[in-house]
Amino acid sequence: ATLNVAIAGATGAVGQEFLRVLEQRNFPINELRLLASSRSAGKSMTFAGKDLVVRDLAEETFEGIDVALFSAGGGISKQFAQKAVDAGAIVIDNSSAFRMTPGVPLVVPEVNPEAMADIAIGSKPGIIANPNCSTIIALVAVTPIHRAAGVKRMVVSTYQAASGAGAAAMAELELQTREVLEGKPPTCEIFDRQYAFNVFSHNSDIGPEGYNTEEMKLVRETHKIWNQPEDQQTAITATCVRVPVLRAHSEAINLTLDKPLTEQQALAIFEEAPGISIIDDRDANRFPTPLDASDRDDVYVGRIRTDISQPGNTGLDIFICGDQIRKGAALNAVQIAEQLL
Ligand code: A2P
Ligand code: 11C
Repeated sequence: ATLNVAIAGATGAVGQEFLRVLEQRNFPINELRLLASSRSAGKSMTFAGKDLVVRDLAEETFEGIDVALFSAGGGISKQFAQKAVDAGAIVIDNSSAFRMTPGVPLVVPEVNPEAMADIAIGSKPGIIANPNCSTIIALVAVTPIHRAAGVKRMVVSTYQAASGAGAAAMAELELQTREVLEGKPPTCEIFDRQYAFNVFSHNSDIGPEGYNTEEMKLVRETHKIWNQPEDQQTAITATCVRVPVLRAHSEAINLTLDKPLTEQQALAIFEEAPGISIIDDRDANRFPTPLDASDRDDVYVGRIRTDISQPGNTGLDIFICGDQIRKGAALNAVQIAEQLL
């Protein structure tokens, strides 16, 4: 069977990647409907050698759509996702709008595909939430370790790319880099400060605990995806930082385990786990970099080592990189759709 698929936010960084991923993976498409703001309506985009015209999301009925991939921001999802569901579609939403809503599955296909058992193409429409990119990338790597040895505590430090803030942020990083090299003052529209040749705390709001929203997403989304009862939750803390990289996030992750695990055992677990490639060559000092992960599907794992500050192999350190636009967003959503097929 082929499906009618809509992309809301088709012109954005993630939206454009949806087109590439659907084409590369030969997703069985009958009709592909591209939706964006009225600013983009009438523009054309290419899919599988054909030109498709972008339509105004505000005027869309979603009639006949089986799967709607949303990536136009949380406000747009809140405004239009239910309309798509009412028209019979399954919405896979890349925004944070519904992630923590009880009853809405929050899914990483390698981790918890069972969470969407109550949704089916054609008969049981509904919303499925795509987790935050930093959460997806972390959990692809950490879940196999969690299953083998139980993660009691997780400390995450992120090095996040421009793409997480959208296509305009990527363009601004490139522009600023040129401007700084030419001795001109950098254009600061998206982040309100110099990004090129700089590093700064993630640009999301800081809550009363002193954590920014991105950090709290890592905490809360992980608890939901791992389906942990409140009294048995893994202790998680995070520091999220923006680095001048275009499209892949990196994360240094420190784990405290319930059961001891040697480096060799951890390596063997990563080798077996789905969605992971290992770059871990100590002699050559070769470990994952965001450039290794860019335009790739897998999460790259390296620096796999026992944490010497914890007793008896109960601590593990890793460094991981994953393409924010692909596995952190578009690819994960398309893999969710594939699971439903
Ligand atoms: P448009 O290009 O027409 O503004 P990014 O995450 O890269 O910033 O992309 C955001 C996506 O969300 C774009 O496709 C953008 O379309 C879309 N979008 C933004 N605002 C609206 C809106 N009011 N209605 C529909 N789509 C929107
Ligand atoms: C970033 N993860 O890299 C963020 C942006 O919850 O989907 C995406 C926010 C989200 O900046």
